Amino acid sequence: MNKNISLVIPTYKEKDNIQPLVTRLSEALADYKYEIVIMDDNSRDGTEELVKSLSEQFPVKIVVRRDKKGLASAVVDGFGYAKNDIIVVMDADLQHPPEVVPSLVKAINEGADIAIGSRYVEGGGCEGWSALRRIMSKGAALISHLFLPSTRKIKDPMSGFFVIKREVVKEANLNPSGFKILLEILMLGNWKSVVEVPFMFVTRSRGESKLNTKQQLDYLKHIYSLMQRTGELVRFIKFCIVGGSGVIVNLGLYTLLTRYGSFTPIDDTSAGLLSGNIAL
Ligand SMILES: Nc1nc2c(ncn2[C@@H]2O[C@H](COP(=O)(O)OP(=O)(O)OP(=O)(O)O)[C@@H](O)[C@H]2O)c(=O)[nH]1
Ligand SMILES: [Mg+2]
Repeated sequence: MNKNISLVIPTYKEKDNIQPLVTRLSEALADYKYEIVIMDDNSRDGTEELVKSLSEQFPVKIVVRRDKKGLASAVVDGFGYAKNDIIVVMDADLQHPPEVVPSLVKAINEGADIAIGSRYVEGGGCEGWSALRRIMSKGAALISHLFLPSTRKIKDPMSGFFVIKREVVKEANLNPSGFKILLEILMLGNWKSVVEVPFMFVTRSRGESKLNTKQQLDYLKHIYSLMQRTGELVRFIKFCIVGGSGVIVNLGLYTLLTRYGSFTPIDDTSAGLLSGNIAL
């Protein structure tokens, strides 16, 4: 059992969450040898000073990027600062309970390449979400399943709470925009097995959410960019051309048979089936 782990935690204006986060992690990971790498995007809210003072008592360090480049890119940069071969990624706002980290690490030690903290497997969920937020989140997962077929077997590819073996990202050319770093890793990382571990995504009690409409639009751009980079876009276009040409052939034959032939369809379905069979 490998108990050496690195936690990469992106932050932007999370000062009030840092101390409880570090304290709860130290309790949850009492049996582990761990380091916490805070990847901050120039919050200027006292996060930097606080982490530096906490580093006297806890294994925590901070990297401040003076240009704000976003959550997902902060995590990718964080992989470069992490020393251990098991890497945990989680939010700083305590919506990802530190107490779940050992179960995720256990799944890695039992052979998974990626262990995802999942809201959408049995036992998982989201606390206090409005109906709209639920629909948006499920809709985002559906878009991923639709346009990135290799994510279909994963119930929560949008989760920001996961653990990976370093080999998964070692050779991967990651260049994510927006918030969805896991999606980038699932599409471009080197992995064979994924395990989803349920957890309850709890309500934020301090600080403010940075998820806004821009992040949601960036998500669509990210999906498109992943489709381009993985060849999925070409496959999708081919699929549309083949499917579209089938429809055109079907409609053409249907028109010919009904208008110029003596064919009278029993109903629309049988006509469609007949012309489809002739086209094939
Ligand atoms: N480094 C960095 N971290 C960010 C940035 N935006 C957000 N974060 C951090 O990423 C984590 C998730 O951000 P949240 O705003 O909580 O987003 P969310 O959890 O998807 O949305 P909510 O459920 O509304 O909180 C938190 O730890 C944030 O501080 C950013 O631009 N750069
Ligand atoms: Mg949050």
